[in-house]
This record gives sequence, structure tokens and C-alpha cells, in this order.
Amino acid sequence: MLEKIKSLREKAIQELEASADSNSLEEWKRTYLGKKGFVTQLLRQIGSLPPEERPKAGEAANLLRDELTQLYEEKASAIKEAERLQAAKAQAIDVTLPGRRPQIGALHPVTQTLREIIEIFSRMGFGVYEGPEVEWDEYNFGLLNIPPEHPARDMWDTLYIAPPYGKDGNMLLRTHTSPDQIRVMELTKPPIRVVVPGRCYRHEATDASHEWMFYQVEGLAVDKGITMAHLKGVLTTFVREMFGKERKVRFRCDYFPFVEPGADMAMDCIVCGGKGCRVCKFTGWLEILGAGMVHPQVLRNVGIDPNIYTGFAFGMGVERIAMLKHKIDDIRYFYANDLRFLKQFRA
Ligand code: FA5
Repeated sequence: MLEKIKSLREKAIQELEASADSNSLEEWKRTYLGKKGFVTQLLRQIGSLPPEERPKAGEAANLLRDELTQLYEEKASAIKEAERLQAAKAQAIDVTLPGRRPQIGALHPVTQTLREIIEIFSRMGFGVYEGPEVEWDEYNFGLLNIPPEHPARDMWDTLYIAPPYGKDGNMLLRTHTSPDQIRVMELTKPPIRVVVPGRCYRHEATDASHEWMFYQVEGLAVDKGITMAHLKGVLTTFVREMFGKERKVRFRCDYFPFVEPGADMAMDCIVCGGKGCRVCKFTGWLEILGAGMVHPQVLRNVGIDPNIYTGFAFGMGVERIAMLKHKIDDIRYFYANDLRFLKQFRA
């Protein structure tokens, strides 16, 4: 019996050493120390031995059980620790890996230009007002001296808002920022000096200098004694601040029903240096804004007496200014969402 115990001990210890993970260790425990395990069976056999062999065999079997139990516990905690370390290693962050750079956004070139324009006019004492993009026909046209059926409406290909919001074409996407002249004059009394930036919409076929959605900045000054000279002075100052002292500007007569007299202002095309290209439609000039003296009827429409007050107004295209500034030859780049284009304007 003692021989049997000895060889069982050797086999058990050898197998215990060979078990490398908790699964094989548990299997080992079942095999030797479990209910039907070898050591348990051995202990049961002690009672059937001749009485003189029992004490020694009993003692040896009990010692074996205690020894194997202790060895099992040591091995179990060693395996547990090894497995814990392995799991921690699998989850560990490799601090030597370079980090992922966050994508940093930047202001859109049109926004940058818009801010620059506003800053220049702020320095000349103009405040800023913002009006709605969805506008009443009455503000976009009627109060600006363009009644229904007036042929001048053809100057603005208009996107109307469908019922149930708009009825009989009385609501639209503003085609210009000029309705905000009315809104400002309804809100405040002269003296007025304000610029109004915002989006405008036109049902327009796009080309290198026309978008169906674009920004304008409206300007309005109303006070006693305002003349066309103030208008020319303010706008020339603006162009020289924005593009440099050597810039040429050109004022020509133009027609807008809400100004009298009316003008358009152009500057020499920076893209081609005035020689003529597809941006300036081969004229050497790029029209950047419409302007004029506020029509007396418009002043009357908002309750301002044109015999006491006069004013000037202008409306400029922001994308056109940005194109000149950065020598961009197609307006459609701005809203094509092409990062190769946009990344060039990181400020
Ligand atoms: C107007 O919209 C008038 N409200 C301007 C005005 C204001 C005149 C105050 C008198 C007094 P016009 O349609 O010409 O005018 O547009 C003004 C400017 O907006 C143009 O010079 C141009 O720079 C820009 N613009 C017009 N249409 C487009 C378009 N489709 N895409 C990009 N820019 C445009």
C-alpha cells in the first residue's frame, strides 16, 4: 500500500507541474482530490486493509492528501496571478504609439471675408443688424418700391415659399439683403449707420460668378445732409482697406427701384489684372455691389420725411469679394465642400 501511495504521489506531482492554466488545474483537482479522485478512493480503501497496516497507510494517505491540497492551492494562486498579468497586458495602452491628431476645423473663407468686411465698416462707425432669410414679399419687394407686376421683379429670380406657410406668393427666400433696410428703419430712427450681413437665394443658373445661394452685406446710412459723395467716399475707403490703396473702382449708373440715383460699383479684376478673363466676363472689371441714394418713397414707406432726411444704401456680394481677395476663378468652389480647396484658407 505504501508503494502505491508513493507512486500515486509522484504521478500527481508530475501532472500538477504540467498543468499550465486554470482549466487543466481544475481537471487535475477532480482527478486526484475530487469525490471520485484517486486520493479519495485511496482513503476509502484504508478500512479494508489488515489492521496492522492501517495506521501507517492511513497516516501516509492523509499526508498525501494534505500535501497535494497545499500544492494545488499554491499552483492555483500562481496560475491566477499569471492569468491576471496576461489579461492586464492585453488591455494595456502602448504609450509609445504616436497619438491620433484631432481634426481641427477652421473658418470658411466666406466667413473670414464676411468678418473682415464687417470690421472695416465697424471702424467707420457702422453697427450690425441681422434679418430673416425667409421674408415677406412686402419687405423683399413692396416696401422697396417694387409693387406686384412691376417689371423690375425680373431682376431677382425668386424662390417662393409654398402653402401652407406662404399664400399667393406672399412669402419667399429673400433675394437680397435690401428688405433689411426696411426692417432697420422700422426699428430705429435716424441717424442710422448699419451693415446687414446674410444669405440670399435666387432661382439662378450657376456659372463661374453666380451661385443660387450667396452672401450679401447691405449698408444703410440715413441722416440729415447725406449725399452721393458720402456714398462714394465710404465705398472707396472700403475697397482700399480691403484690397490696398492702389485699387481702381468704377461707378456707373444702374437702376434699382429703391434708390435714386442708382449705381453699380466695380473694381479692376484681380484675377486677370484687368485684361479680361472668364471671371470678369472678359471686361476687366468685376461688379461687386449695387448702390444709390435711398428713394424718397422708401423713406416715406417707413415714416421718415425725405424733406428732412436723405440716405445712401448699398448691397455687395461677399463671395465676389472673397474671389477677388484670393484670386479664385470660380464661385462654385466655395460650397462644393472640397477640403483640398477649403484647407488653403486656414487662418
Ligand atoms: C441687389 O441685390 C440690390 N439689393 C443691391 C442694392 C442694395 C442696390 C442697396 C442699391 C441699394 P444685385 O442683384 O446687383 O443687387 O446684387 C448685388 C451684388 O450681389 C452683386 O453685385 C453681386 O456681387 C452679388 N450677387 C448677385 N447675384 C449673385 C449670385 N447669383 N451669386 C453671387 N453673388 C451675387
